[in-house]
Amino acid sequence: MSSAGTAWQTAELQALDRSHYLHPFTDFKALGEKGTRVITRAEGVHLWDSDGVRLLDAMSGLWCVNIGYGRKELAEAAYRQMLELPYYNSFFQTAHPPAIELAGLLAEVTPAHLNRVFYTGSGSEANDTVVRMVRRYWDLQGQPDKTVIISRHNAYHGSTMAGASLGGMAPMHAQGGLPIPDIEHIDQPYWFREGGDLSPEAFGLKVAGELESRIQALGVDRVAAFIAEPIQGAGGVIVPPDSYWPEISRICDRHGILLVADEVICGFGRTGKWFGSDYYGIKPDLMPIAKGLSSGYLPIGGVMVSDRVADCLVDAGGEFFHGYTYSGHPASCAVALANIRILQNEGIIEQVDTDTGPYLQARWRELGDHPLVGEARGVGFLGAVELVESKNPVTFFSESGRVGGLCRDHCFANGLVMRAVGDTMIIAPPLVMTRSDIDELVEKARLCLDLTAKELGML
Ligand code: PXG
Repeated sequence: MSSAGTAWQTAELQALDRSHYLHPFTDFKALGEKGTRVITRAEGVHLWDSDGVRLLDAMSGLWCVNIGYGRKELAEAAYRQMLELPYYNSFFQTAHPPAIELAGLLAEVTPAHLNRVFYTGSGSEANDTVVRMVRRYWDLQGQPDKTVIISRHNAYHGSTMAGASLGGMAPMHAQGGLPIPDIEHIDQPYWFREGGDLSPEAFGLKVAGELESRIQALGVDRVAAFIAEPIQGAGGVIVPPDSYWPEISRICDRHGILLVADEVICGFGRTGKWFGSDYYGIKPDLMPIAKGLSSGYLPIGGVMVSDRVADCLVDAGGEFFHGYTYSGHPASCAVALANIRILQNEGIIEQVDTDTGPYLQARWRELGDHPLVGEARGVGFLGAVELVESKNPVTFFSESGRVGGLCRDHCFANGLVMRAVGDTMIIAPPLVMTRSDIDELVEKARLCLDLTAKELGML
């Protein structure tokens, strides 16, 4: 099919899709009635659909296309690797050059105390690996009862049984009897919605303090680890108050429990630093990665393992009965290598840190003056606006998600991909957006906020 496509081809694809394709996180019935939007090609920061309509992609696909679309170096790296060695495993004391070379490069770009990687195929598998590895670590330490992992409500850590259990998404837990045993959840640092009368700093300390109370309630001899995204992504780009991470780090250190920073979204430049852990000065014991690792060009994830944990696993000896067919897939590793070299050689992360990130944040915050917007926030190339019924005092819409959905539909109709999480509109653009792309993004976002407000009779 040609990249431009035709209306006829779109209808044909939609019919096939309706008959045979069950999409992730989708109301199958509603989508079948509406018809899926078929994306056929992309270049830079833009997508085209099967009717030839151009969209500015403010979500980097699904928070992953950090270097933007259309980079031939990645396609060529995959092509060369597939001709040379398309597949081999790393189970039985074997390996191949791209996986080995990538392990070395990851040790270089991640925080200094993280020097080993366990490869997976995705972020969810990375978090399953976290559960297995955390429990193996404490077992080897002679504390097999330390099995509980504490996470947070409204966290997202993936969709496998362990990933969804670590996550704090109530609707996911409700479908299938989750969480699995020994996963606990505390409150999230979501000041705008849950902070009440407290200042952000006081609220940050309060919710971090819940970690300590929970450790004490369960007994430190039971608690293995705490897991969190440096900035919650899928939960609605929830930027914690500055007081939060230092207090969490202090509590983990004080009780000797492992700290897991899920960098699946925050990693590889999203915050303007290589990792969210660099941005907040967090020293994680384990660090799940995926998405921006290959800029989404091929599936790959992993867990970066600190010297504290790795030395224990290595020194103890004995087999770790865990791994995936595609752990360290050669083509994915070759693509990740090419991706990281582009991030390094083109100074993309520094540019987000010092130029385009501050510019995006300044322009994004201008939306805070819009009558529909209760708060505009963000860090680096992450942003959110909270849609509210009234601003002073803040009141929220009664049926969460309805107004967010209206706004999202206006965005699509006006050539902008922005995601709605309930009534929070969020962005995570490709890190290569220029100042003029950012201007286009903010202008389109404002137009769509206006259209939404008009539809609600607020303008
Ligand atoms: N951890 C975090 C922090 C994530 O955001 C995963 C783990 C799981 O990764 P995989 O590769 O297994 O999907 C994620 C994934 C959304 C959305 O709606 C977000 C994700 C995935 C799908 C949808 O924002 N994040």
